[in-house]
Amino acid sequence: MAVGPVVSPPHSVDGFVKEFLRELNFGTGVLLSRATVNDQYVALARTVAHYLAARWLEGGRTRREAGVKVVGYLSAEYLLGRQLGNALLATGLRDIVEEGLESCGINLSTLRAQEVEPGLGNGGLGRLAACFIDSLATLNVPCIGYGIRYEYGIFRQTFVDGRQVEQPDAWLSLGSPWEFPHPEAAVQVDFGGTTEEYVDEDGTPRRRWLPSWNVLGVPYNYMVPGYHNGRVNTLRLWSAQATKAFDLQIFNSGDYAEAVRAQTFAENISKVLYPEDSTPQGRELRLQQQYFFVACSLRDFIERELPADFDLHDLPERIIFQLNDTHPVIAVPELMRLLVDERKMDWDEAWAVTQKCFAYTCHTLLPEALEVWPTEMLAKLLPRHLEIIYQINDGFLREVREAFPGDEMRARRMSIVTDYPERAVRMAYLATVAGAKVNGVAELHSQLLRDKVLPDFSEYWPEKFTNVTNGVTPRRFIRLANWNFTRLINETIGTGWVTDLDRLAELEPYAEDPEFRARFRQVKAANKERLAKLLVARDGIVLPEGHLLDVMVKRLHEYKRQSMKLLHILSTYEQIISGAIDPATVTPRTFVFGAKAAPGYKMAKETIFAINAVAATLAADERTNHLLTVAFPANYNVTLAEKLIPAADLSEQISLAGKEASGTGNMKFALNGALTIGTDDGANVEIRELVGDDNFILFGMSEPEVADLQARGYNPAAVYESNPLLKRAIDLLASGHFTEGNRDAMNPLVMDLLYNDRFLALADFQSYIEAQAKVDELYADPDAWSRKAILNVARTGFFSSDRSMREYLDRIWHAKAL
Ligand code: F58
Repeated sequence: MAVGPVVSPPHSVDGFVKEFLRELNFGTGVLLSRATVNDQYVALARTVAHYLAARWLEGGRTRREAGVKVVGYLSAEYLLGRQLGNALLATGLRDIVEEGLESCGINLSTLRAQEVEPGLGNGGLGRLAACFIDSLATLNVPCIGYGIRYEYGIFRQTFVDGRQVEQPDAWLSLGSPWEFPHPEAAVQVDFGGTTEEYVDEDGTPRRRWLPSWNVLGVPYNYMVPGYHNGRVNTLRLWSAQATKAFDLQIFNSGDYAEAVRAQTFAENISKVLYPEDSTPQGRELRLQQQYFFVACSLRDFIERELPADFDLHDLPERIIFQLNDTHPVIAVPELMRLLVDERKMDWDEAWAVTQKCFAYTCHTLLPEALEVWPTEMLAKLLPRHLEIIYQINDGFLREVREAFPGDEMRARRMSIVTDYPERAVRMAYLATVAGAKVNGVAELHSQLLRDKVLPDFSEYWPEKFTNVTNGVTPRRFIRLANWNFTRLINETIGTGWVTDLDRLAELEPYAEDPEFRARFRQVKAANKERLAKLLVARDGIVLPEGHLLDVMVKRLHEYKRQSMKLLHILSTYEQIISGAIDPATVTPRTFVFGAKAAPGYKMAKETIFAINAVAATLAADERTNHLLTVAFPANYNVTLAEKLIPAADLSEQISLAGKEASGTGNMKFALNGALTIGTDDGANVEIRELVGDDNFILFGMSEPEVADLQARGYNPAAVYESNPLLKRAIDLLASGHFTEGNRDAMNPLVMDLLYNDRFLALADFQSYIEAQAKVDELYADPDAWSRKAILNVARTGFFSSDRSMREYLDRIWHAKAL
């Protein structure tokens, strides 16, 4: 029976106001006259959510009835950003809502500012997942995003004496109006115990798992609305709960702590997002998280999304699970266990099904970031899965030995299980063996993945490897984040670009139009003003007017080289105060950093300290503070990115070539009319190819040059000795100038640069500052600069996540729009 939408969107302001007040009174339980801003925000969010929910329920039903293939995106992270603005955009309700609220004496922006963003991710990987599910909904493709509902997301960063201090991110403390919990649909997840052999009713010998403890996974559903198309997909995040809330007998005996021990233990699984995994206890919890969410998700899909009598041999026709990095790869043996142990499917048949149900995306090239699980830990937590992994590996190595007789070294290299430095399972190998496809996230990265990380595999299965260059959603990162620019684009080429970003190419002729360029500059100026207002209110940071805005925002990591950016600032400053350059010739610049360091990452934290110390000293130096400003607002997140990126003139993408898998910030900046200064790394390569050499400021070694230098032996101290500018910059940093005379304070960073410099910042320094000089020169001609900036916008429509999704759909998922 077809059930129509329960609530249809309001066509009138009055209709909306009625719904809103009803929600405020009966949902939130307050009168408008007594409602706090949060009450109003929650009531508004709920009202908007209800309009979406009608489409959501309807869409879910038609999808299940149609029996179409679904994309199951398995990701440990989703960095969603605020929901309200996006929901208003998707439904087209913004104007009605604004007017309706006004008639109640409420300002929409005030309510929007009330929302705490769900920071359920560390950086680009989590944000990419959010862009992808947005695009799939907009393309009308059925997708369920599966992940973890962390009670505490990425920590809230504060600075105390310039050093990062992490605060818990209690994003749920005021409730989340966007989630729909379903405790009745909780799924049990087992852990621990042993395995045994037994003979089933048919006399077949089988193995089974006898787990020793379990937890419940409670699904929390979130709506993922498409843009103006009525499609609403689901993001299903799992929260861990104890199977037994507490032991009443122990409680009555007075041991309250013991009585709730099981509960605390279980709930720890979804307590916090992992920013790192350096401690052994932390690592075990992380494995628990990973298994927890994929076990819930697989069971959920098979038992709740498919008909009860579904023949699981046909599973690949109904689902493709995309493995977002190695974090969900334990889903592979879990699916095998479900099919073989629980559904009694023949091993070979189950393996054939499994190999069609997964595809794997790799997001890194750093060897230390490729997950490896000690077999000892697996044996303790997931003994049956370990057996299954061994069996998969045996079968796979048999194949390899057949294909390459006598090449035992190759079989050892390719083994999913390694013995060195400890016996462990290489999750990237498992994903590659199980996955129908393996992809990197930019051309260069996919090439290096094939050539350097998985060369034996790409030789064995060349057709398995492919590239899909990342993309970003134009809805959030242009349309929502940059309304000033959106208006200009709409007036010039219409609104079609929001769902067809290639149409930005129609802006190209306007790069030659002086009036359009002037308007483009007005947009930048307005965005800078908006940012300045925000930073004063948010951080007490004052942005000077009329400066080139030079922005570097991303996770703090040595390979990204925030310290090299700092050396450029130091060098410019040093040259001014030493009289080496005439201040009148310096382009006034404000450098903005936004970055969180993983709590246990020492050198990253030292870099934060150094940036803050330099920022403070420069702010106080009358000789230079009208020319050079460093701003480091704490707690960089999606919400701040939406204000920062549209204001930027210059985008810093300066990773060591070969280390940044793709980058997605680079795309957001280019699409918002910033020029990139960057290395030939990740998606920078493709950005430069598209915008043209004249419109991209390239510097630094190429990946082969890096490899070559490393092979020859790199000595940073020698570079320091031979480059006077560099030497003076580092000496100044080490001198105590930025730390009230305390020379020790900068020592860890200085020593590391001089004697380690793993990511060759000193080697690229000269090339970097020369490129920065070119930036100054270009910026001196506003017309020429804006021409280049406009061409960046017009030529980067390729980097829409809609395009990325189409590529995944065509080449990897073989799924279709409804
Ligand atoms: C990022 N990875 C890549 N990892 O660094 C970036 O080049 C790429 O554009 C992006 O993925 C999307 O493909 C990334 O963000 C993490 O955040 C790790 C997650 C696990 C814990 C350590 C950080």
